[in-house]
Amino acid sequence: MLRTALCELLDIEYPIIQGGMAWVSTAELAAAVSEAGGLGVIASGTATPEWLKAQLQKARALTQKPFGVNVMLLSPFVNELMAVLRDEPVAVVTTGAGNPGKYVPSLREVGTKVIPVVSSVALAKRLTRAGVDALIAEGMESGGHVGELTTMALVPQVVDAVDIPVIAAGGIFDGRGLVAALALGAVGGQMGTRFMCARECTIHPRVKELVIKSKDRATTLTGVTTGHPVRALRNKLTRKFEEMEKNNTPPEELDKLGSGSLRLAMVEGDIEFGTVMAGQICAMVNQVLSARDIIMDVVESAGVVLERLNQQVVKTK
Ligand code: TUI
Repeated sequence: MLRTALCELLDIEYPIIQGGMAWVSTAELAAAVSEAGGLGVIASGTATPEWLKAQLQKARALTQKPFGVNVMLLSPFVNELMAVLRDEPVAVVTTGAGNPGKYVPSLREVGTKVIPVVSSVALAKRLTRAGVDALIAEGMESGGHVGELTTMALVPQVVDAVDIPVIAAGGIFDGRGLVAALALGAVGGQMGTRFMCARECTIHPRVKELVIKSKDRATTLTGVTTGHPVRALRNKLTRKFEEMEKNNTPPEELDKLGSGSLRLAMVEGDIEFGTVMAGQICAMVNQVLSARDIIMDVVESAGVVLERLNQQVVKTK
């Protein structure tokens, strides 16, 4: 048993949310995570509204449990995606890479819980005023598009700044990370990178292999000069980015280099010229497990950590 306020809020068994990762978080993965007692999330990324509709149908065929959809706010289809989510409401919408404020009332009207991902205190406060249900505070340990603060620094600052539940993201792998998140004041944790190597995750097997082989310093940040920093596993593409950024290549040209590269990695399996977004915790991912085994490992190890902490406190009294 590991229940928090997040379990009540979302009607789930364990306080674990699966990260909404474009081209990674498909209906198969989301349904498996929800079936296992966490909150599965389908990521719409830059995909079309038709793709999202098909994914919703697939997920509903695979699970009766609540699941969520992540909307990446830089998507060219953001308005159409939001329209789909008003017509076919889901339990939860998480958002990334922007301010979802103007979409909050219409999503809440159809009974959807809105949980934006934030990387700063300022946006956390603004969105709390906009009436969101909870926030995911994501540290720069995470994969993909990230902010500047680490999970350790960001989470307690967001927790103190708002009066709604906060979920921590960035660097969570097992019960140690989840209990650390709770210690910082969060009501749960979101995990992305670990779920990349879930058995039910449909990404190319070469990407899973690369994550499993990765070590502590395997990731790097690209796009710092364009204002869109992205964490990904080092490869030929990130080295090309580094070289171009050193040579002061204009941001538009750098964005061009990145466009389409995430799909190339995750779907086509091009791990040299694609963008293999992954978080710093990648080194701890050493095997492919079912979503259920991942969640049970996190929950059971959290129990062990809580027991150990309790013992330590008693001994030093
Ligand atoms: O969104 C993510 N991670 C992502 S999105 C993505 S696709 C993409 N690829 C290249 C460039 C840009 C996007 C890959 N990974 N995580 C959640 C997250 N959101 N992290 C940081 C933010 C964020 C940043 C700025 C949220 C809001 C924001 O606000 C700007 C504003 O309008 O105030």
